[in-house]
Amino acid sequence: MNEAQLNRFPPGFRWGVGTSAFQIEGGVAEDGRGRSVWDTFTGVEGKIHSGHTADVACDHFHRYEEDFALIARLGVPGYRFSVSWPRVMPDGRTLEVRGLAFYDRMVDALLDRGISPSVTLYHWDLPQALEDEGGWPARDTAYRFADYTALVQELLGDRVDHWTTVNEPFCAAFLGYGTGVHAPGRSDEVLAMRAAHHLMLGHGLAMQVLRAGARQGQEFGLALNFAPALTDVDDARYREARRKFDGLHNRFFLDPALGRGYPEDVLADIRHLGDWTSVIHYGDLETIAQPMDWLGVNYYAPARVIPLEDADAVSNCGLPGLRGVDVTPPRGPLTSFGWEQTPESLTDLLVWLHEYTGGLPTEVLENGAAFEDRVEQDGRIHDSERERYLHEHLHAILAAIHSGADVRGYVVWSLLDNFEWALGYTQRFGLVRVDFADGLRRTVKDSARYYARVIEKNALPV
Ligand code: IFM
Repeated sequence: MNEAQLNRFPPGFRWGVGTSAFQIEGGVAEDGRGRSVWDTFTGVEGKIHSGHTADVACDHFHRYEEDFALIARLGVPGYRFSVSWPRVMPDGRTLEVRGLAFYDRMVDALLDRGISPSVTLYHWDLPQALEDEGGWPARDTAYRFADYTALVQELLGDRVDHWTTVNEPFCAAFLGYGTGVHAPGRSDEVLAMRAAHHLMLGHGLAMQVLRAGARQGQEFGLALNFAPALTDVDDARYREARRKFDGLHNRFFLDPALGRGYPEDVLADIRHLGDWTSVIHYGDLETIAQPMDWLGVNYYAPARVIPLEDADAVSNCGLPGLRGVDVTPPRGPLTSFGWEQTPESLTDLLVWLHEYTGGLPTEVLENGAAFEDRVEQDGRIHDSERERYLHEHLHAILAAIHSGADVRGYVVWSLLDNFEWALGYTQRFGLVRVDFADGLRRTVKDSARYYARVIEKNALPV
């Protein structure tokens, strides 16, 4: 193969840009939308950087046509977005027709422009009413999620082919109920584990619902955020630290989705948390084990881990029940978020997943970087760091494909600068700048033009 061929992506490779409802929509009081846990959390003093809220966010609710015109102009063929559960079911149970109609219009507007919609059903905005009844630590929430899935599929299923059940259950469970840095801000290791199981159960139930109502050509999967564990030393203690971190961060969510149940070694590591496993009912693991058409891989950065002298010492990893392992500071160059840029970890991850899953196709459903962009005198944003980040990670994907991994798509996080959860508007991940101080004006960044060129050629520039 010559260099140009080596830089080509497989025919039919799916290119896209992604967002999530809470991070961009705004319009929080429009058309009967209910409150989500994030609406509540952003109102709690000290939880969000500078007290930012997402009440307006990018005002995508009113500007989606303009945003889709941008996607079309860039020639990006796919758009991954999430549906807001409380917009569609304000109390988590009852349909609000006007809320669902918004997504109906959105899907039509995308298709009119030749953009293929990809729906994520859960990207963290649990209806507050369901949180008041116990939230994800309560089993019933998983069943309510299945009902909501059925409703969304009924309306959008005739036009949407690509569906993700849950985006990053790790974050919803461990950050929402464990460390408490995300909504609903509860901080209890046992609750976090219960929430994790019910999110996985919700995934399985939603997969069953989607499959039952599926038409030809539809594909369903789950999106997990992976943090590959790296160590400098390769002795038994360091290998053990890697195993522990990787077990709870990555395999804990992956294994049950693959039909292997929760990893025994992880259950043993966190045995001291007590009887949280009583939430795993007979038959749950079979429900979670629904065959997926692909695995969604969200990748940003690896974690550098070290073993602690005291194997029982509480860890700084933010993983419920993890003991005897710490994460050490990331190595530069860092993004503005403080994440390191290690594209080779993405290659290793995709190749490992190919082997570990027995060849299940993967799609990279989130990858991207936040940098402190500047608008230059010419009015443009020459975000060469983001361009380089994207280039290197796309290169990493090609390397994985050449090593045999069946990677079928790539979605940049994110289309727009948006509300980055606890960090508010301080982290700019967009290919398109949103000027939060100037009427939410959109400006296409250089990285977006770079991405457009890659998509046009289905290849990296040689
Ligand atoms: O913005 C988030 C997204 O909502 C989930 N994945 C990680 C992104 C960057 O932090």
